[in-house]
Amino acid sequence: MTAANALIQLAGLLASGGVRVVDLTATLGPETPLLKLPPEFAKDTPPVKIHKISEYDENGPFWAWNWLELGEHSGTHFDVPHHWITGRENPEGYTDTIDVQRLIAPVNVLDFSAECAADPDFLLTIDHVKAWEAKHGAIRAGEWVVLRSDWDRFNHDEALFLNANETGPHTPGPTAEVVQYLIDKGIVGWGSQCIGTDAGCAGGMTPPYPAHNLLHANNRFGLASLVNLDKLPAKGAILIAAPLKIKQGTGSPIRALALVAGS
Ligand code: 23J
Ligand code: MN
Repeated sequence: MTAANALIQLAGLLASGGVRVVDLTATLGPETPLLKLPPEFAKDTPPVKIHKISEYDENGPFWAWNWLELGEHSGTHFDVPHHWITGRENPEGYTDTIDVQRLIAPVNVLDFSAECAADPDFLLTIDHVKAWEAKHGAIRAGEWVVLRSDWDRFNHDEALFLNANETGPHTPGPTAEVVQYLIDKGIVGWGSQCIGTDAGCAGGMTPPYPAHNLLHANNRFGLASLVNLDKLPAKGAILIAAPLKIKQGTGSPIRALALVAGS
């Protein structure tokens, strides 16, 4: 099949529902949970604000529009390499310079939701990924990898979502070793259903925040606060994730979408 024919066929399948679009995005608004860094890093991202300009009123009789006040790393969002010091020298590492050809790619959905429910500090290891690959097939270069923790069930409540106590945040994520293992496979990026790409305890890992450190050192991307991964197959879906083209931006909220074969 030629590429032109493939696109025509895809368009037909989208129109008929033979291919379905799954929304992997949480609603972005004042209630959106935001990262709370340890107190030594005093500056956090501020709450999302949606300011009304007009809504068919004296400020605009026929139109409604808002202006937004929000951090780049708010809600369902994209991390580009310049977000981390290890990616700072990468000219393709900003939201306006990344290679968009890489953003639409097959997604491997690693379902460890049962393990995460049993242990909020669950860490994904190389052995977990090898066992997953033995069952579902190899993770290949150019593909996305996302950890299905089903943490989106807490997205409505910041305290539940961050799950922090006096010993810090308790949310699942990857080990440094598994991040490097996936980078070596050539993945385009790594996604999480938690507040960030790293585990809650990742500040104490070596290196600190290994998903951020290693992914962005190697020109790979991060996705955070994804929802609805339980609606995706382990393999076979295509993930579409693209940040706003912010000038020299470090990330942005996204509308993350997946294409899946209809049933
Ligand atoms: C800044 C510092 C630490 C972290 C993060 C941001 C994120 O998770 C993020 O949203 O990129 S862990
Ligand atoms: Mn981020």
